[in-house]
This record gives sequence, structure tokens and C-alpha cells, in this order.
Amino acid sequence: MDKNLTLENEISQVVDQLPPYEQFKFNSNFLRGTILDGLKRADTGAVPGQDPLLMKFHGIYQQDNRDIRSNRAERKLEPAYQFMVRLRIPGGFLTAKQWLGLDKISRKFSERGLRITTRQTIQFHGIRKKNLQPFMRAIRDIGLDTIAACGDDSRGVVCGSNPELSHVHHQVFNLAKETSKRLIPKTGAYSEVWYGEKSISNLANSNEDPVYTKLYLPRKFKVGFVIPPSNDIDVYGQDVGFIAIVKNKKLLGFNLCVGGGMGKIYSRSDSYPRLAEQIGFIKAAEASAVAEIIMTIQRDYGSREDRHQARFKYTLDRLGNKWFLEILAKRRGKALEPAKPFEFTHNSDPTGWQQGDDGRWHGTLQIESGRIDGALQDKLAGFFQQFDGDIRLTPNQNLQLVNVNAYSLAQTKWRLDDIGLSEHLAHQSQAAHTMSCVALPTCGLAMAEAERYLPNFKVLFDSLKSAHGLYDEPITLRITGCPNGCARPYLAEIALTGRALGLYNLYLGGSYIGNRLAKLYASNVNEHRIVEILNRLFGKYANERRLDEKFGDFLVRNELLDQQKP
Ligand code: SRM
Ligand code: SF4
Repeated sequence: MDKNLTLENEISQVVDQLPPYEQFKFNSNFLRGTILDGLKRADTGAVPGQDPLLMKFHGIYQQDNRDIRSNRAERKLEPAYQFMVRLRIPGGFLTAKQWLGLDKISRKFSERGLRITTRQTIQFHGIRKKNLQPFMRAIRDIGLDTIAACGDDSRGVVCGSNPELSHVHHQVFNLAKETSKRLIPKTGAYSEVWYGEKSISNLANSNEDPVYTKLYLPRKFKVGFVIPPSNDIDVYGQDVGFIAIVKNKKLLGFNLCVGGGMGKIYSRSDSYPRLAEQIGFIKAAEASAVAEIIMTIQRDYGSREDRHQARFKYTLDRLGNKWFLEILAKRRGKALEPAKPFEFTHNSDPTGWQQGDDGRWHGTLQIESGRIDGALQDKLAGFFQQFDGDIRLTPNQNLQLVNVNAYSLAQTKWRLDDIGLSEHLAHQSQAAHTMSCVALPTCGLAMAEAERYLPNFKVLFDSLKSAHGLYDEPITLRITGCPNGCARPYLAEIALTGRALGLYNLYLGGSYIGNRLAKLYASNVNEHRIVEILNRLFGKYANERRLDEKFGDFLVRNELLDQQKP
């Protein structure tokens, strides 16, 4: 089959030969399907048929509460259907007023408060079908949306921070926003379904999404911008990554990285996490255009036959870097310039307060697993009522207080203290280097606990570190409930990925700066065994490490990763 599906008529000729999922997208009338009919049905809490697949493109996942799944099945009730909605917040930037709006919306429509994700946005869980439209309108009313937060499209564009380089950060952030805007689907389906706005483009034969076409992408596509020395977005885990090259506090352009991805499944040997490769340098102004060119190359050449092989990383491995550089040069009109030197020092968030080059202050609040509910939600709502600054969600699931004027800093600190939020201010502690994904009870793919397990595991982890005199030594730790890699575990120094309830695969040896993949060290191990292994390795690390040597680097240098597998 000719893979170049760019033209509408070419697509029409081959669509019958494509798998059902692709045909469904093609025939969905630019992502409308029958979602509106499904929303009206009162006999079920679900949206029936294939429409939940289309709703992902609108930022909505149909889920059910897995904690009560079997109980409901025994009682012959349908699963407790509910919806997770993910916002699209490029670069994770919010005003305090928007936060207060989100807080109010969560109290009215969702369960478990607000959840900061590993891609700098907010998810709401537990929304009922009847509330979906009012929810989406309430989100619109505070200037936000959920377009393409999920689905086979370009997901929320992430943008790292470097608080000390405010001017450069502002430039890079604007380019991330521009890229996000350029890459979102243009169909009128979103405003039609959720806001009830009739779009004039809903006419037969119209081409509402000329870049995406009726087939959209073969799979999700992720773009990120990062500002060294921080690799907080994990640029090597992105489909397309832009590394800011800065000289004398001026943005020169970006080194371009392609083909990163974390997802894998245990049952297939042709499934693997992959580091993005650095392929050259581009001028800053070109970033969004280059992102679109790469996205359309993936649109045209990504596998449409096998969804698991459809990510861009597999397209690159199948067709090769040489092929990719040639087609990129052809579509862009010129070859890339050679990449420029830069250095990463960490992939975590900054700690404490930093002053930017514009004189304003930025501080990071650590939020365990990004979950904000109960007393923490109340405290933050109280705090933001009088906050003289803005908010940035981080790709490490934390919340930064940004753009605080120098004259307000003392008062901000005092209020944090007064409201009981000071303990969340990141200092050089383990919490700033730890992430876990949502997993149970909402994630349909979870095999083990992650977010709900982290608090217990952290107690053990911290005491192990203390026992070896390593309490103040940050080590990146990430836990996921399955191998899909939503908390980017394969880029951590230590990672647990769920196999079954209480059992995990243990990965070790990623780097502290997020540029080396961790290796599988032990499969299907329980907490007892994990603690035993870490205890032994922490002991060696504490006694034999070089000055300032990081845990992952120590394991690699001493070739400890292939030894003593159980
Ligand atoms: Fe993810 C699927 C949660 C970041 C790789 N991810 C899911 C779903 C939607 C489960 C599903 O398909 O039914 C999870 C919803 C759980 C829930 O109840 O909320 C889910 N992913 C998340 C979040 C919320 C994790 C978190 O704890 O913060 C992150 C939301 C990001 C966002 O705001 O857009 C999240 N997911 C990631 C990342 C990290 C990243 O992008 O930096 C990855 C690895 C990078 C990558 O894409 O390769 C990631 N999620 C996946 C995959 C594996 C994709 C693959 O290539 O195989 C799946 C499963 C799939 O797509 O089939 C998945
Ligand atoms: Fe769900 Fe697995 Fe992602 Fe965790 S890593 S949120 S369990 S898909």
C-alpha cells in the first residue's frame, strides 16, 4: 500500500483496506461521530459504541471506577462509568484566577480534586456523563480548553523552565504556545459538541482539518521545549524535542531531537522505550513550522496497520535516520545545521526560590504525584485568592509560583507559612525527584498501584537511604502501574513498573539528567525483594561512590546492572 496518504482522494482509495480503527476515524465526520446522541442517552452512564475513541481527541476518556467494578458486576449493574478530562495547557501556564476557576469546577463536577500530570496539565477524574457539557463550558469560561489533550494528534506541548533566565523562558514559552496552536486539529466538532455552536464548516466534502486530513495521525504525537541546564521535560522521551541553545542570555535557536518514547508492552519483543536522537540545529523562529513538518511526515509514513508500531519512534527505526533527514530536508527546503553544544545537569524541578533576570521570583511547591485534593486543595485555594503572581505546572507534577515581584516575596513566603504550605516548598529533598502515575482506580490499563502506593513506598525508600547516610542525596524514583511509562520510568535512576497487584519490574541505572535508559534488573518482584535489592546497592553506593557521583552513574560504572539478577 502506498504510505503517502497526504491527498484526500488517495486516502479514500485505500481506506477500505485499513483496520477498523482507522476507518472509524476517517468516517467520523472530523471527530463528530455520534457523540451528541450518546450524551443524550439516559439508560447508561457510558457513551456507547466507538464514540469514546473519538472523545479522546476532545480530551476526554471514558473510564470506570475499578475499585467497585467486581462488586457492581456481582450486583448485575453496569460498571460505574465516569469520565477523565485532561486540559490542554501549553507550557503549563495558568493565572491565579484560572486556578480559582478550576478549583470551583472540580468541587462542582469531579472527584479527587485536581491532578497535575507529567505533561504539565490538569486532569479531572470522576465526571458523570450528564455533567460533561456543563463542565466543558465552565472550562471554556475561564479561557481554557481540552482540545487534543488525548487522541491520535499532537498532545499538549510541554515547555521546561529555567527561572533564572526569565527572558529566554518567556521566548521559548511563546514558541511552545505557537507550536501548540499550530498543531491542534482545526475541526469545528469540538465547539459544536461541547459548546453547542453550529459550525458552518460542517458541510459535505469540506476539509476541516487540512493538515491532519480525515485520518488524523496514526498515534499520539508529543512535542516539548526545554531550556538547559534543566531537562525537566525529559526531552529524550518526546517524539520531537527542542533544546534551547542560549548564549549570553540570548536564544540562538534549538537543537532538534526526534523519536523518543516510553511506551512498551510486556508481551511483545518489538515494543520498547527509545531515547530521542539529536539530529541538528534550527533557528528559533522555525520551531513551529519544523514541528508541523515532522508531524506530517509521521502522518504520512507512520504505520496504520499495527497501532502498537505506530508511534514515530518505530517509524524512524523502520525507515532509518538517513531516510528521515532526507525527507525532512526535502519538505523543509534545506538541511539542518549541525547541533550546538549545551549541558544538562538534572531532570527534576528547581528547589527553593530563584530570582529571574527580570528581578521577579519563582518557587516550586512539591505536590506528591500531582494530586491536589482535601486539605491541600483548600489551602491552595485560600492562598491563590491573594497571590500576586502566576502559576506554572511542571512536567514533574509540581506547581511553581512564578513571576512574584520582589516587593511581594516576603509577604508570599509569610502567607505560605501561615496557610501551612511552606512544607511543600521544594528544598534539596527526595520528593523533588519522585513521580508516580495515576494507575488505580481510574486507569483502565493499570496492573498495579502507583499513586496510591507511593506514600508507603517512600517511607521505606527514605529510611533505606537514611540507613546508608544517603538521606540528602537525591535519586530519581518513578513508579508506574504498568509498562506504558506515563511517569517516564525508563528515564529514572530507579523505577518500578507494575506487573500485577503488589508486583513490579525493577529498572535501574537511568541517568540523573534523563539521557540514558534504565535497564530491567528484576522482574515480578514484591516490596520485600525490592527493598532487599536497594538495601544492598545503596550500601555499595554509600561506601564506594566517587565524589558527587550519582546513583545511576555509579551502577553503570561498576557494571552492577547485569549482576545478581534474582
Ligand atoms: Fe499516559 C495511556 C495517564 C503521560 C504513555 N496515560 C494513558 C491513560 C489515558 C490510560 C488509557 O489509555 O486508558 C492514562 C489515564 C489514567 C488516568 O486515570 O488518569 C494515562 N499519561 C497519563 C498521565 C495522567 C500520568 C500522570 O500520572 O501524570 C500523563 C498525562 C500527560 C498529559 O498531560 O498529556 C501521562 N503517558 C504519559 C507519558 C509521559 C510523557 O508524555 O511525557 C507517556 C510516555 C511517553 C510516550 O508517550 O511514549 C505516556 N499513556 C502512555 C501510553 C503508552 C503509549 C505508547 O507509545 O505505547 C498509554 C497507552 C496507550 O496510548 O495505548 C497511555
Ligand atoms: Fe495507567 Fe500505565 Fe499510564 Fe500508569 S503508566 S497511568 S497504569 S497507562
